[in-house]
Formats: sequence, C-alpha cells, structure tokens
Amino acid sequence: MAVPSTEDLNRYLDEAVAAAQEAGNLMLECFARNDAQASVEEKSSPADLVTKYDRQVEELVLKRLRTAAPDFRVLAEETANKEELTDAPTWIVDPIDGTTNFIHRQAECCVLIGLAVKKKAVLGVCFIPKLDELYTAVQGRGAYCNGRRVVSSGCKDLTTALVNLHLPSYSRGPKVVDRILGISRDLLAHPIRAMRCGGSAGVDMVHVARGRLDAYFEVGIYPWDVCAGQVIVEEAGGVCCDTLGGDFDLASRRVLVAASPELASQLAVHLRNHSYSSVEAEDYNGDVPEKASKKPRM
Ligand code: LIP
Repeated sequence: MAVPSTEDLNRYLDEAVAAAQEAGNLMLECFARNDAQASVEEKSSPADLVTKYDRQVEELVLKRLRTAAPDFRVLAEETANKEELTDAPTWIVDPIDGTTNFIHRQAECCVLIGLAVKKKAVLGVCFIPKLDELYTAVQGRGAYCNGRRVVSSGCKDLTTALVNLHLPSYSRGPKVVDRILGISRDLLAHPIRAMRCGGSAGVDMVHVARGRLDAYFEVGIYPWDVCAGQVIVEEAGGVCCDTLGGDFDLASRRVLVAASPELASQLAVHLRNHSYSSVEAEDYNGDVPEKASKKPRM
C-alpha cells in the first residue's frame, strides 16, 4: 500500500482529532459521574487495569478511524492488541492512556491516536481532556498544542533535568522492584535536579515535547502507549530512543524520551548500568554501580 499523501495525512489528522475529542468528552462525563471505580478489572497484574470506559472509548475511536481509512490495519490496547506491527499503514490507539490515573480522577490521562507507516510513527494526536490540551503532529510539520507550536526544553545536562520514571505495571516482582529502586538511587545520587513518578506514557511524552519535563523512561510499554507521542516529541525537537541508547523501535516495549540527544545519551549510560531493557529483569543482579560514567557511550 502506498505511503499516504500530504492531502490524505491532513484528512487522517482531522479524523483523529475529531475521534480524540469525542473520546475526551466521554472521559469528562465519566469524571463528572465519578463511577470509573465501579467497573475496574485487572488485566495482566493487579497494577494493570481496565474499565468499561476504556472499551467504550476504543469502540468509538476505532469506528471513526475505520470509516476514514477502511484499508488500514489497527493495533489497539483493548481489542486489537495481538496484531503484529507490519509495514502497512496502521492506526495505533490507546483509548485511555493512564487508566489508573483516570480511575483515581487524576488529570494525567489521555486519548492517544497514532498512525504508523513502515513501522514508523508519522502522525500523532494526544488529547488530555481534564487539561483541555490537544497535541497534534505530522512528521516534518512541527508539533502543536491547541494549534500553537510547542518545543522541548532543549535541556542538555542531567544535573538540571526533571525526569519522570514509571513504576512497572506488568510486575511487582522483587527483581523488577530492585531494578527500579537501583536506577532511582543512582540517578538521585548523580544528582539529577528532581525525579517524579508518572502514570501515562502519552502525557509524559507531550510534557517533554512542551518543556514541562526534560526526560521520561520506561520498560514495559506497548506501541499504543508511545506511537502518537513519538511524532509529537520528535517534531518538538526532542528525542525518542531505546532505554540503552540505540534506535527507537515501536514494538520493543522500552522507551527513553529526552529534550535533547545529549540528555538522552547521559541517561542511557545510567540505564545501561542497570540493564534497564527487559521486562523480565533477569539480567539485573541488583548491584548499584558506585559511580556511573558521565561519558556517553552511544
Ligand atoms: C499506562 C502507560 C504507562 C505505564 C502504566 C500503563 P495504560 O498505559 O502509559 O506508561 O506506566 O502502567 O501501562 O494501560 O493506562 O493505557
């Protein structure tokens, strides 16, 4: 299938924006009713949750996207999550990213709609309904929030960086917990300026894109958590790469997002020291290195 033309991409962007806004309204109705807790179900672990609203939003979004581009493949968190990512144009959708935040009525949850072609993200929409912030980006055309251009902070130095990490939702086993504590201890001792703990990959990525955050990293994410955000971050001047510093792969389940290549490189040194790459954490022996090298090895 041919790569979409500029005209087609404009049309897909309009559809994705309309779908995200409709979905956001449904999320706001739920916030007003305060009934998300009533439909919580566990998925892969007690920290991996879904509600009836995730499913309703996904149905609504996919209906629109399938009408707009009937030939495109679909990868979506709640119903089309076993599909393999191929070279064909593929909508990649997370109906509610940050479901735990959503259940607890936190603002930091969003609708994510990405389009990938040849396994690369080319279009991204992220809508955070409680903040009324709509982020959009198409490859090569810049990143926008509510129609205004956004740029990353450009931060190049870990000692002045605000960094978000996420607690893994796929496991709270001892090795996984040790590894997250190990990397946190190491970064705090470096020292970095401050560290926060996020709950939505999409929200953290747009925060890096607009300079509210300098970096975010996570192991365990899926393509629907990061596809839309990747385009927005890169079009805002930021960087998405592998947690160990290599090229970013949408399907690898790991991401390091930073406001500059220099910052990504410095963080990757620390993450490599903690083998921060696999979901299993089997290769991590729990030792915290005395001092991480400051020299990037990318
Ligand atoms: C969430 C991710 C987040 C991660 C959460 C969860 P969901 O996605 O965006 O980065 O830390 O545990 O996986 O499941 O809310 O769409």
